[in-house]
Amino acid sequence: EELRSALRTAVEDRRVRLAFQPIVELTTGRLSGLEALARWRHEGRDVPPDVFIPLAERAGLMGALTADLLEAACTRLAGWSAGRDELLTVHVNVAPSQLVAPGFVTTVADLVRRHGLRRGALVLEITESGIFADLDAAQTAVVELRRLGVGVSLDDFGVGYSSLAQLNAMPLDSVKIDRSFLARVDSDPRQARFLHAVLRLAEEIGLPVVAEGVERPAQLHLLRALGCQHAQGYLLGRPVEADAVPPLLDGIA
Ligand code: G
Ligand code: G
Ligand code: MN
Ligand code: NA
Repeated sequence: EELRSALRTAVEDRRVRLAFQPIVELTTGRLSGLEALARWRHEGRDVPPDVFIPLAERAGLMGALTADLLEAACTRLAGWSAGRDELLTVHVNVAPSQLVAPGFVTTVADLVRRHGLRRGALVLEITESGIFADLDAAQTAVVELRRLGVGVSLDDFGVGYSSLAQLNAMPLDSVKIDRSFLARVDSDPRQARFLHAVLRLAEEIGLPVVAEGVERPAQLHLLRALGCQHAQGYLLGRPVEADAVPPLLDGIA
């Protein structure tokens, strides 16, 4: 169809861009990292990633798109990190198909080396569906990525296929709690208790948490009170283009 060939051209011309959303450390209120989010403008309008990512998948464009976005993200990360002592992380979303694609780990190893990335600076966000589609292959990839010093975070935690036993077997660096768990925590005590339980579970298995979708101060206060380490959301910062990131880093040593 028409949108598909437009996307193919956009990927070939490297016109799919990245926006970056702040990830904040809750104890200090400081920016600790950024999530890279793909953006595609077509005929004067933003096509949502929920539309063009599946389209890229169906069109066989995910490999090329992922390689391009990883390169762009690492170039920015290396530039923003230069001359800073404190670790800055950039999170990049990786589609399930790519995590286990042949050559993926080698591509990432090459990126880390060429950009001189520090251990833990690049974090790949994978979804539960990615893990459980091919558990053995996913586990192997995750182990190899972590050996390279690349972090692996489980995205959309809690809404997918979560099998706690399998989660426990996967060597992750963090989990991102899906924003649906935060949506009503400030108005519904049951939701707040549920969030508390999810945070306790993550703590029990030794996984740092990034809470997603923080939009209101009451949600932020609750997360702090419950000891959640990191958060992300419109209250803390909207996704911005790369050129708008440096001022956000000024608070970092
Ligand atoms: O950017 P937005 O908030 O609209 O993201 C919507 C969805 O698209 C999220 O689930 C996000 O993880 C996904 N997404 C955004 N950028 C990328 C990307 O570069 N690669 C993949 N695979 N998914 C992405
Ligand atoms: O699935 P993933 O976590 O990668 O999705 C990230 C998506 O969430 C992006 O599309 C981003 O724009 C969106 N997002 C980020 N912060 C908020 C927020 O506070 N509220 C809502 N509704 N969406 C958010
Ligand atoms: Mn994500
Ligand atoms: Na998420």
